[in-house]
Amino acid sequence: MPGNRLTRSNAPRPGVGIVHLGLGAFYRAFGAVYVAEAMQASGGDWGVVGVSLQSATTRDALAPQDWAYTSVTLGPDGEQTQVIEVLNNVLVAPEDPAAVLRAMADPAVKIVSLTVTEKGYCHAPATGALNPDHPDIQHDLTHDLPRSAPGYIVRALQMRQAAGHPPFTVMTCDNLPENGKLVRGVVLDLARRIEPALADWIAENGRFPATMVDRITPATTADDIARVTAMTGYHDAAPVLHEPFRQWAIEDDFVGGARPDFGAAGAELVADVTAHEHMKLRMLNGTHSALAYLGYLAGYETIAETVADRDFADFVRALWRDEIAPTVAAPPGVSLSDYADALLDRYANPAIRHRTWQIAMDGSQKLPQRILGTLAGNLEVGRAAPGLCLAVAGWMQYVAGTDEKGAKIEVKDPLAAQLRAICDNAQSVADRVRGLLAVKAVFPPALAAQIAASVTAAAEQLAGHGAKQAVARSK
Ligand code: CS2
Repeated sequence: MPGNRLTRSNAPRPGVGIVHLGLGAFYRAFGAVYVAEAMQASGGDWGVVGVSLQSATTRDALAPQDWAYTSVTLGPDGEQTQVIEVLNNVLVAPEDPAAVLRAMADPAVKIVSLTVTEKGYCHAPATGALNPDHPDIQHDLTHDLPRSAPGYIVRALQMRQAAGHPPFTVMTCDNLPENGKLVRGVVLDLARRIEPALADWIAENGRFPATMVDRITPATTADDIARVTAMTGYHDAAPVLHEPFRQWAIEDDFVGGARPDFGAAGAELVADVTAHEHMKLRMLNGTHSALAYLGYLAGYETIAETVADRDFADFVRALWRDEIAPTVAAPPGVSLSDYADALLDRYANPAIRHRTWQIAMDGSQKLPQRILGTLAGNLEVGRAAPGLCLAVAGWMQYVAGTDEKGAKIEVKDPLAAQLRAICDNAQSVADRVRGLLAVKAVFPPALAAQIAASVTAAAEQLAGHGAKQAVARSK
């Protein structure tokens, strides 16, 4: 490793205007880049305090670099680097929850944004409502220093109300359906259980714009760090590597209108993001998950490797054309078939090593909005959706915990133990499908009954012939 380390420039540091919860690679490759470019174009004090809700890894990597890091755009024919300097500080919530609340309660902070992943909202995936039995919510109901993202938001808003400050805007950037409404719902529900008057104040004064976010950003690996050192000549302990494409549609609904000039950075500020969100969750994330489970089972390590297999590329094209696009009302001016073509090119980008295992994570929290809603949309009009049923069967085989060669799969999912127990107790493939379809946190019972036969048939294909054959035969 060369001796020189990435250092921050002498550029003046903006004041803090944003606290961001969930400082993973995605936010640093996406939201932070937009904020940096918005400030470059139009100024404003929109420096970011990043909060890691779990581990100290990112803070420890970024601290010696004074919170600067490299954003690397990986195109099919080369790369570009950009140093991002919007972070003013990084806090690790479990180490000092009070410091996080103080940062959020600071009246200079106008926005609290979130990328805490689907499970971070502590909701029931099948309904979108707060899960009051979630252990972190149980904790947060009775302690002033919270553990969950909704808990931090509610307690910080409580401090602001008590101090006579306006609320911050809560801007979710996670891939959830109607994500603004969802986070508003869980925050109000939790607040109401703590202090009804606080819930009323938030309901009246708070703002929860929905957003659609899109940039493929695999987790950074040790190899990536070495690669960035070779590219730049300095050592960056926490670079982010991502595709060139990016798209952000934001509902323009902020407390007092206070926000960075996101439009100057290329974001679309719209009145309603529903159309963008449906398109992205169903067309992109839905096929990402389908390819992740089936590709993993077929032995592929990355999405690019998976779609390099012609059977899988044909499978995903057919999914878009026959089962997904017909359920999506495209945003004005967008052609869904062009969108699908562009997606396949993005997936095929060989420079992006997006592991099927990474996308397969947390499937119980992802399936409803990515695949099950689309399945329901097909059933409503009497259209069969065999490819989506195969994707559900792929998830079921995956969470059983053994791959096609008999090797153990490391299944990461908040429901992993429950799902595994169902699979271990099942006497047959059909029995396993029955057991998993009965998990109400994931499958609404009416839908489960409607898809049981097709998912069982798909699961039997998968178990009998393996994922590659099942995908090839599904055409
Ligand atoms: C992926 C997403 O990990 C996953 O589940 O489907 O993170 C995906 O890469 C992004 O939503 C792309 O914008």
